[in-house]
This record gives sequence, structure tokens and C-alpha cells, in this order.
Amino acid sequence: MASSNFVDYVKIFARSGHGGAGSAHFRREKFVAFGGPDGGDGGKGGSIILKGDSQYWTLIHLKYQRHQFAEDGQCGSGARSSGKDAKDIIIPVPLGTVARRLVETEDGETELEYVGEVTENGEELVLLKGGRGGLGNWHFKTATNQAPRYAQPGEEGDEGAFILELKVLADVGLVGFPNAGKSTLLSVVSAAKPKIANYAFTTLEPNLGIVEVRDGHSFVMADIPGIIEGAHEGKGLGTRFLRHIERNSILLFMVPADSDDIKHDYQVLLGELTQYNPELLDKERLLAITKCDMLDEELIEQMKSELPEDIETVFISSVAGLNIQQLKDKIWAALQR
Ligand SMILES: Nc1nc2c(ncn2[C@@H]2O[C@H](COP(=O)(O)OP(=O)(O)OP(=O)(O)O)[C@@H](O)[C@H]2O)c(=O)[nH]1
Ligand SMILES: [Mg+2]
Repeated sequence: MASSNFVDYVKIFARSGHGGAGSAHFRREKFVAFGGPDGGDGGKGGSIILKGDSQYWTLIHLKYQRHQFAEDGQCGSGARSSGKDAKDIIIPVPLGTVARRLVETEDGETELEYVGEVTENGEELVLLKGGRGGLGNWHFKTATNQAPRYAQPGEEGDEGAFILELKVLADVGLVGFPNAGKSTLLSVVSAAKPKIANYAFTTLEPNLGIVEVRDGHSFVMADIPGIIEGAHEGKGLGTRFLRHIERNSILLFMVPADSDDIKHDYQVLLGELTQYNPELLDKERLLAITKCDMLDEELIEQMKSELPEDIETVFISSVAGLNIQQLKDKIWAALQR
């Protein structure tokens, strides 16, 4: 695959800071025979936190910063002075970032444990909490122990490996074989400028565009690489890109008008989606027959009797601008349901 700037999957190693130790200090002053305990508390260790930032669209900034280590809290000292808290490490991530932690199971396998996801600007997700600082010795002074030599140690930090993955947040995802005209549609309904060409797998990474409907309404469309029969077994580019449409509300299937068997093509696409994740079939679907400028009216009429029954169908041509507004309206209406 061509090298790509669209980094939607990174593994990072992170460590939060230890808490600083509490101090076991005793006050010493001139003319004061027995100074009391005055050891201050330790500072908090730095946490590792993801923070949603709508200025970011990829995870590429983490590709070369896989190690994220926070500092330890400072130790407490005399005169009840607390050690400084270490700074948290705040990692900006695009909206739609999902974090999972690599954990080892009892039988030595590694598993991914869901930590959470960041979907809003400014939203924070703590990956690893910094250790609490220990309490200084003056906290432990009691009636029977006026001079505790004990102070609490700082709490340990934590470390681990995490997989961060970006799931594109779009309203409608385009599903079709290579060359179906997906990118061309995106290019005519939005300002996006995806690469378009008359060969399979022109699109190697998802493209997003904002589609204006009317009355100032808009929705986000995601153009993803084409799917072929057997994609779930790794054929073509496989199905890894399907994760980008897992959270789309609507799937727009696209089959070109020169297909030999529209019903069959639609079933194959549906089958690949089912193999990947059957829940994808719970989503609302629309079917666009693309490139209708290549056919005359008569053929289109004939085709109408050969369509799959369970899906609303629109005949479009991105090149000729045929029924594009109608398609946008149908998508918008479906999004309102
Ligand atoms: N005649 C005609 N050709 C079209 C139309 N839409 C797309 N095409 C052509 O079909 C070819 C494939 O278009 P793309 O938009 O790149 O197709 P795609 O589905 O994005 O393909 P992949 O990225 O490879 O999956 C290009 O040569 C387009 O010019 C249309 O409405 N009419
Ligand atoms: Mg394309």
C-alpha cells in the first residue's frame, strides 16, 4: 500500500508517575527543646490523559511519540511543605479515538481491554492515574505517639501499552465495490477532493466530506476503500476499513448501472458486512445505482424490476448531476428518523 498520512491506529507505551513520599521531618528551632513532627505530604504523580481536540484528524502525531512517561511527584519536606505535584501528560487526540489496553491473561495470552473513547472536544479520558502522594508524619501524631517517625510512601504509578484507534464519526458511509463511483459522489456533494480514477482501489484511506443539504443543514459523508467478495478473508484491502463505518448512522450502498446483476452485487456487499460485524445490518441502508448517464431510459426502466426489494433505491449520476439532490434529501430524511 502507498504510504499514507492517515494514521488511524497506533500503539503507545505509557507510564504514570509515582506519588512523592511523605516526609518524616521534625521541627528544629532554637530554644525549642522538642520540635514536633512537621513532615509535609508528597506530591501527586503525573497522569496520562487523552483529550479530545477537534483540530486533530489523525493519530499521526503519536506515531513518533509512542512513549508517554509522566514524572513522579516530589517528596514532602519539613515545615509541612508539600512536594510539588507532577504535571499530567495531556495527549490531544481526534474525536472518535477509542483506547484499549493490552492486558495479559492468566494463561499468558494478551487481550485488549476497552478503556473508553473520546467523542467530544475537550473531553478527557484517563489512561493511567498518577500515584497519590504519601502523607507526612505530622498526620500521624496521636496522644500516645507525639513523635511519629513514620510517613507514608507515595503510591505507585502504573504502566501499560495501549492501542489507540480512530473511528471516523460520519453520518453516512459509502459501501461499494472498487470503481463504483464512491469518491466521485463525495467530490460532487462536498468540497472534498478525493482521488478518482478508472481502476480498482484508487481510494486507500477514508475521505470525509461535509454535505450541505438545504436550509443550512449538513451531514458528514465517509468514502472508504472499495470492498470485494472475500474481503472478510483478507481479499483486496480486506475489511479493516469497515471499522470506519461501524458508527455511521446510515450506509449508502453503491452499485454501478453497468453491473450484470445488481441484486447479486448488493447481496455480496451485504454478506461481507455481515461477516465483519452483523450489527452493521441494524443500520438504515439506501442503495444508489451509480453512473446512470451510461444507460438510456429504457434500460433503466427495465432495471427497476431487477432491484432488491428490501432497500430504497435511487438512480444517480454524479457526472451528469442526475438525482443528486434527491439522494441528499433521502439521506437527510433517513438521518432524521
Ligand atoms: N459515466 C460515469 N462515470 C462515473 C460516474 N461516477 C464515477 N465514474 C467513473 O468511475 C470511475 C471510478 O470512480 P471512483 O469515484 O474513483 O470510484 P470508487 O468507487 O471511489 O473506486 P475505489 O476508490 O477504487 O473504490 C472513474 O473513472 C469515474 O470517472 C458517473 O456518474 N458516470
Ligand atoms: Mg474511491
